[in-house]
Amino acid sequence: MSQWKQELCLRNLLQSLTLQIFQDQRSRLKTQYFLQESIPTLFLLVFKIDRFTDEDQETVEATTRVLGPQRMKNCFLLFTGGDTLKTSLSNYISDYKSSLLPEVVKSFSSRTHLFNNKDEGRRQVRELLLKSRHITTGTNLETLLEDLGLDQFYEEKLSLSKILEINEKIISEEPPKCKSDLSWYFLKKLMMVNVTARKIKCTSASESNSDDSLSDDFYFDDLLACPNVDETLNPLDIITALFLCSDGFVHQELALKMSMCQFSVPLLLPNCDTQQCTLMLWAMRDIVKKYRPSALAKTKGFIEERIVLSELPMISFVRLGKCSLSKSEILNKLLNNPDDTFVHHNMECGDIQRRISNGLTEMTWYLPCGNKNMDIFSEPVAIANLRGDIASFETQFSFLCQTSAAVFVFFDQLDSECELLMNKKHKAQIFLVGNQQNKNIRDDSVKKLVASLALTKNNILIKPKQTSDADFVKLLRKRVSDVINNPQLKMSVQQMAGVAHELGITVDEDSPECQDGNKNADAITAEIKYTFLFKENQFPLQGQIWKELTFLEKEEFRLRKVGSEDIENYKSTLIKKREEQRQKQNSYAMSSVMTCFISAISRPHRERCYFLKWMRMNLDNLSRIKLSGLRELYKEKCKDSENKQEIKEIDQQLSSSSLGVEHFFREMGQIYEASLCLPETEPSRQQLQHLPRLCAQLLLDGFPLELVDGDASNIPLSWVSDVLSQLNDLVSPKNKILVVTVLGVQSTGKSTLLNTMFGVQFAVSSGRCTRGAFMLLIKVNEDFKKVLNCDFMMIIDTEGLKSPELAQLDNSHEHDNELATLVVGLSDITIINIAMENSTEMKDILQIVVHAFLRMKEVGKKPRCQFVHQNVSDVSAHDKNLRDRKLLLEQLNEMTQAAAKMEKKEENKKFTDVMEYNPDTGNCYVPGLWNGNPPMAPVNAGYSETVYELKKNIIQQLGKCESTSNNILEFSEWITSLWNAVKHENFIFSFRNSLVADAYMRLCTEYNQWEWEFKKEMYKWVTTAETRISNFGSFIETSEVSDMNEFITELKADFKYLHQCVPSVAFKSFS
Ligand SMILES: Nc1nc2c(ncn2[C@@H]2O[C@H](COP(=O)(O)OP(=O)(O)O)[C@@H](O)[C@H]2O)c(=O)[nH]1
Ligand SMILES: [Mg+2]
Repeated sequence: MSQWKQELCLRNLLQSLTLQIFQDQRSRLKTQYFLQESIPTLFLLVFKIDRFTDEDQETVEATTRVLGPQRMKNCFLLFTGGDTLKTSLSNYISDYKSSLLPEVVKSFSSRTHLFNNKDEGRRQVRELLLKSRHITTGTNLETLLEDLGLDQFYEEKLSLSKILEINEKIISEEPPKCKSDLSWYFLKKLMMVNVTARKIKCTSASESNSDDSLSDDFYFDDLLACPNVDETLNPLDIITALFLCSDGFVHQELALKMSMCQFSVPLLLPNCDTQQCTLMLWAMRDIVKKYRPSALAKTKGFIEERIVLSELPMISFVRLGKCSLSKSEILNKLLNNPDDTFVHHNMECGDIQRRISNGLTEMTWYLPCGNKNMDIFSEPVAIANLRGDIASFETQFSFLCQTSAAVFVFFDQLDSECELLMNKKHKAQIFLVGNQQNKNIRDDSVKKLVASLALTKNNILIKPKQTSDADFVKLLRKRVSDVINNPQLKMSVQQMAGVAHELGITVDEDSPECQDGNKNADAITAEIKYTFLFKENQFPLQGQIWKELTFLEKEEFRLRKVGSEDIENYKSTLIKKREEQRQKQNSYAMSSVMTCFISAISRPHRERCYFLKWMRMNLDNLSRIKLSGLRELYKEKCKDSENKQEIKEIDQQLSSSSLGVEHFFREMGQIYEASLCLPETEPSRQQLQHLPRLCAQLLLDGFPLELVDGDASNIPLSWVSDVLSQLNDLVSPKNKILVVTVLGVQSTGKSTLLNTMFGVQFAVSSGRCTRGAFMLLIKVNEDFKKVLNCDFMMIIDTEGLKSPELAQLDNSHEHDNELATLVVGLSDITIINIAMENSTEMKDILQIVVHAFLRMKEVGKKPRCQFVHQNVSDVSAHDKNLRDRKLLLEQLNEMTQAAAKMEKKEENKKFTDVMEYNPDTGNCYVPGLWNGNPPMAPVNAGYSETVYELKKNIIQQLGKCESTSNNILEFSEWITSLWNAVKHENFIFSFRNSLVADAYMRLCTEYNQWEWEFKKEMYKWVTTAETRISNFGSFIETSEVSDMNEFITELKADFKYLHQCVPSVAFKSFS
């Protein structure tokens, strides 16, 4: 029976458990039921406090007989009417000499309890259950979860899609009103990486109603009175509750976002109901950190690692008994984090008593940036902090002693024979930290302990009365530094799993789904030695063949190389060639790795999710090693723009050695597309029929799927539309979607922006190097559908528009233009991301966008656009930039005119003719992402808040969208028709921007003009020459030239003169 139900039962039973229990029939049946061995029961013998009669004595004897010695161990004497009692219960009993009561109580060996009739019943029951060990800590987990409104998620855990769902809470500014709002409020803020997330408090009704004016009823006492503590909870309880109520994927998300805020993350998660704690290895797996240890300071190199795999020394901080020093506060000072790594006593709600988070062990990391003057520690270190007294959490303490390089024990009072500290198995160095302010420190017992632990002087830190916290922290840092510089033990969190298992601590990766996912992913990634070769062998369909196919598809529309050939002939050869390529694709048997992959993603939901996550992490680990060197080289070469060829080569290498899950899906798409060329009855085609459905399912799970393959610059149209039509089948009739897209230069924080805005996980630059567009679905909550008028929101992230280096190589324009046209065409709102530093590139991007928008207008769409200017932190940014905005609009108008001329749609004069754009609301200035210097910098609160404003703004705008909201099928049709339109275009796309194209056009016009004039001159001359020749010898001419030879010479000179004129005509045209 769950504890909560036990409690309920108990409350009911308390009324029926009276003397009558052995007499009436119904009660007897009840009694028999509870006497069954299998049911854990608490028996209570209830007496009123002021009497104990002979009858009562008989009842006790009868009960003892009926229950027998075994069950008697669960029998309690419960006295009621405690409020009338003047002394303690034990005094009362020992004074009750007139009867056998003292004897009876003795036989119950302290299994007695006192209820009073005044206090809240629930609390008293809880105390009793605690005493009888029917529940185990101060408060019941389920009560807390009920308070938080999380109880329904204890069994059926919270999933990512539930958390990311778009609902009305997102746009409401209301602070939490009651306890059940707290966890949602925290989640909302944390998912947007807001460092203020932990500062949560209900605004009680009294607070909001009170008026500030001094009235006559002003009492000083009111000021001293505590605010209503009942409505608040310790942030640690909220965090623990959320972790207990969510699944592994939410865990990862929470931990990742917490670590971005520089909050500590749970290492050992307690469950106060089961007394079981869990090592949160999986939860931390997604955290990747970059840092520069002292050894790399000179070379400016850095280490980028998945933090659970880094072997670091861990320093643990624990408390023994009571302690007057605030451990967490001192730790925060030690780490010097202005936003508090650890929740501590002086923080908002930090002083509220913890109800379920005792035993929680948190972890954080200190990572150096390679600057001696800024680094607190020059080497990386992990810090652990155990909440609660180690005497009550021996398992956790043992764990820390076996995994840490050092354990700092904070104490006020020491027992010289403290067994807890004497454990021989402990590997960590022990440091004792006391506070002299406290008079309880007894020298002798400390000395004894020091002797028996063989500690040196350095291992004892006592904070003298007169020392400030700052000085003490300095000393502490010194000791910690000593350990870090010469650690006896270094261990990664992954290695700690072994210790955990030995101690009976569960590891969150133990679940079979996670294990199977891991096995399947490892089986695939273990094959990879050289990424390039792996891709060539395992993904033959997406390599050269797919690029060739792309070329053929586009050429079929563009006919650039038709030459003098007959167009129809040319087209049919292209089609034939395409068929040949498809045949070639079909001739490959499905590679072993693809077979494994497809079978793994065909597994049940949870296992598939674990598998994909493992794949993503494994592949990221591989490419991180391979790519980081290349990327450094790339940056180096880019400094010098002379190295164009080299840059190009490195870029090629980067793309050929990057490998992510999207390559597997790309191959799947190609296998599917190729199979469509086979006859329908072909078994190998039929075997692949289920693939689109699988992928549709993945989209529903919130997995990003590649829309445009950036390497080949193409969309596998049949594949994408089949996936979308399956998706439509899965969700119909709830199939309305709204589309939000982001466009901008490479590495300007587009993915970071989307991730912060929607809590999603688009790849952030560190891992890979892919170009293209990815789409991802987010559910809209039922209640919010009325407002947004859609069922899903589709987010499209584009990667790498026109990186400045590549732009010089002049072949990326085509791809960028195509990509921009497509995504702008698909979206209801386009976010145009601009990093202020790159305002020249901005212009190029804008031109691309204007062209794209212009084309959209042709097809009847007038999308909205939102400019986001990154890295602008001044408060006055919005005002100051008024001029800039005007300028921007002017430029946009100019570009629109140029573009309109070029596209022969000159009726468009202004940017707003093609776009929904308001210069005032359509611009958003986002301050820099980090508050300080990475890696120790938390995310800037201003960043998070501004992005939140942007999100609200976008959602409001989307709400206003006049039913353009497509359903999934229409969206899919749009993709097809837009992409075909894109393929048709063959002129604008090949230019860097419209101004270059404009110049070319002008040149062409001039050239034509010149050509025409030249022809005219020529014609004139020929005509005159002809006339002269025909007239030669006749009477008119004889007077001037009589000699034939002379005449010819003259004509020749004439021609020569004309010839010489050509360059000057040409010159005139160019100038
Ligand atoms: N300093 C700073 N770094 C940022 C900012 N926004 C993003 N970054 C970092 O820049 C890198 C590239 O970001 P990413 O979102 O992948 O850019 P994308 O290529 O445009 O998608 C990441 O390492 C981010 O952490 C910012 O506003 N300031
Ligand atoms: Mg990106």
